[in-house]
Amino acid sequence: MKGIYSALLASFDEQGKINEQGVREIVRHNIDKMMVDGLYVGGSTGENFMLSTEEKKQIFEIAKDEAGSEVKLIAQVGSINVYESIDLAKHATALGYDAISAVTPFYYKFSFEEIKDYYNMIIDSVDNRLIIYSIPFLTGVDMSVEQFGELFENPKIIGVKFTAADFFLLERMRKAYPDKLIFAGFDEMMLSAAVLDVDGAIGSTFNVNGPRARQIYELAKAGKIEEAREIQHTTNDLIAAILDNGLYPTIKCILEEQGVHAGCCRKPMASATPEARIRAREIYKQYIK
Ligand code: SI3
Repeated sequence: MKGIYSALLASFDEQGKINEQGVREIVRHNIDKMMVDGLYVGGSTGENFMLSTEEKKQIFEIAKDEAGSEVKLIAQVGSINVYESIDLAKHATALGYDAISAVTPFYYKFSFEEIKDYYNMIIDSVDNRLIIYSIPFLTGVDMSVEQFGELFENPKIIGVKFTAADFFLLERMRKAYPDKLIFAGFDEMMLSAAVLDVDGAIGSTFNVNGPRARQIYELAKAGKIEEAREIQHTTNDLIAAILDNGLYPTIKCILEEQGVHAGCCRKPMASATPEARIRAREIYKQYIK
C-alpha cells in the first residue's frame, strides 16, 4: 500500500449531480498522466461530506470500475453517522477496495473511548484493513502518540493519513510504530515528511502535480535533499497560487485546461468565478504546461 496517492476529485454538473464521465476522466488522468500508485476516493478533495450515502457509493463504484486493478484504491468511509460508515465500508469492500479509511468523527466533542469504539465498529464489520484519517485542523480532533497506539492495537488498523504540520508528533509516531503505514497529508510539507520516513503521501494537488510529488518523495528517500528541496520550492509556488485562488475549484479548472471534465463543485462549495478561472489558466501555464 506504500506510495503516492491522489486524493481523488469528484466532478459535478451545474445542478450538483455527479458527472460520471468527468469522474472517469479524472481517474484516467491520475493513472495515465500523473502516474500515481493509488487513489484515495471519497476524501475531503472528493467533496465527500456534502454527498448522500448513495452518491458516495456511486463515486466508489465509478472509480473502481474505471481503475480496475491498475492502482491501489482506498475508500474514505468516515462519517459521524457510524452506521453510514459501516454501510460504506461494506460496499467498498465488496467492490474490491484495497483498504478503507475513516476520518476521525467530528462536530461533537467525542471522547477518545468513543473514537476508539467508532474505529473498531467500522473495521470489525468488514474483512478489510483501515487507515485512520487524521486532519485536526478541520475536525478539531487531536490524538496523542499513545492514543494512536491504542487504535493500532487492532491489527486491522494498519496506518494513518497524517494531515498535520506537527513534525514532532510525526517523528514520535514513526519511531513508535515502525510497522504501521504513515501517509503524509500536506503536499506542501512532503519533503519534511519524507525525511521523517513516511510510507507515502495522499494529496489533492497530485491530481495536477503528481510527477513532481513523486520526484520530491523519491529524491528525499534517496537522501538527495537539495534536489528534492528545489522541486518542493517550485511545487509550493504552485500550491500557494492554488490556495490563494481557491483550492478545489482551481485544481478543477487546471484539469479542465487539459481536457479533463472536472466540472463544478458541490454546493454549498462555490465553483470558480470567471476571474478565478482566468487566474487558474495562468497558474496552469506558469507551472504545469
Ligand atoms: O481527504 C483528502 O482529500 C485528502 O487527502 C486531503 C489532503 O490532505 C489535502 N487536504 C485538504 C484539506 O484538502 C491536501 O492535499 C491539501 O489539499 C494540500 O496539501 C494543500 O494544502
